[in-house]
Amino acid sequence: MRITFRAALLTAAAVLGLIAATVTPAQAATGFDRCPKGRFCLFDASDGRGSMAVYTQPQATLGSWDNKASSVYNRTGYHYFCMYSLDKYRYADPVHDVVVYGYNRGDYSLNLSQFSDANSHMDKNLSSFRWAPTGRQCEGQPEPVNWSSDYGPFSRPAQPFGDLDRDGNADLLLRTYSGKLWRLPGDRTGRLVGGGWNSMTALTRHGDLNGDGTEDLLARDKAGELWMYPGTGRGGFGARRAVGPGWNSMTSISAVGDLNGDGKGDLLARDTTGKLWMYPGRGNGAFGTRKLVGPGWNSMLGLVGPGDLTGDGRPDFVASDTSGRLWLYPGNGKGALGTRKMIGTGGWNAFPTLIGAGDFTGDGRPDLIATSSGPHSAQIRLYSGRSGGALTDQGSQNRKDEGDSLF
Ligand SMILES: [Ca+2]
Ligand SMILES: [Ca+2]
Ligand SMILES: [Ca+2]
Ligand SMILES: [Ca+2]
Repeated sequence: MRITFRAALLTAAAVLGLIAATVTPAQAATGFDRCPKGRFCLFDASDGRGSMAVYTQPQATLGSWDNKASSVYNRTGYHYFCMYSLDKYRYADPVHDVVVYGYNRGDYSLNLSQFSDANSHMDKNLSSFRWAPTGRQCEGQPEPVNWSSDYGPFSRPAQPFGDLDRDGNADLLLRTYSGKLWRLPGDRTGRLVGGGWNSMTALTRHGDLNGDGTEDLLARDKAGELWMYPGTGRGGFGARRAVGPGWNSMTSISAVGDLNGDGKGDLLARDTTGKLWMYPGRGNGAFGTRKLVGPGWNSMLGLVGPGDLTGDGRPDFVASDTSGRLWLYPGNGKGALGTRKMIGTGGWNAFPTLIGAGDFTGDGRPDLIATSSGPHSAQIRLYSGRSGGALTDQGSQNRKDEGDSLF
């Protein structure tokens, strides 16, 4: 398992943040509430007492307030707040240097004496601070997640799906809080696809939809129009084409690969009444007349087309239910799903987002990514596909920030 030093800081600090958030009464002559709304304040005594310094911008140096603060109040509205015992946002160690996640929506006060152990302390040791909408930015990292699994990158032929730039390695797509879409090739970098993706309410991809052999992306906008973005095969997407309107009646849309055996990528979608529908791809980016797969799918939480998990050459479907079990639905190659098999006995409701993006582990079998929903420490967890559709937990590979979505 790879956890970066700064990621470890965030985890430790988030625990501290749990005990630290307080709300102070209004209108006192002394105390935290002297700090104006929208500002960040330092106090040279605990509980907001003593002298106060008020800031509107992050501070790389603190001048006369260097190593002086004993308590702070974050009223900026930004959830994440980073404190450093060195100037210029430099870390010294996990106790001195903390990232706090504000449970009170960017409005919380802290006594710095809470950040201490036998050897070190934050009280009167604060030398720089900043705030941000995500922990990643708070820590000074670039916007894309620092994504890599413990496997690869590999040198091998392009994967049949999940591999947007055809280099043989599975790619993730990350949409950040700001609506930027990044491709994460797995080498800890991110390649910007473009901005404005917060206008989309669903994204899904699994292989080729328009017959050019490269993976495409489907996205639904707020009006319910479904759009197909043809993959360039170099990691980006070409000019989109409209698939059709009316997709807001769907609570889940999953590109699944070729379910009916005609060589063209298909789609499974669940409507608000819990019916699952199969939309056969026409191979030109459009879909033919839908067929009912079955009712009762509203008891399912995460739905994903992970590829062929069973090894019979036909793509399968996977769903987690609200009680935490994970089910494998083997595709029959004719557009329907066979008898389901339980492949996870519990706990999957803590990982509501399932992503099938190809083979991450390099054994030629497709794997599954699952992300947890915790706002400040959501895990990106990898499950490797094994013989017969079983999964092996490869552990948390990284974390994602609040506001980030992976596809
Ligand atoms: Ca790739
Ligand atoms: Ca294509
Ligand atoms: Ca098909
Ligand atoms: Ca199969």
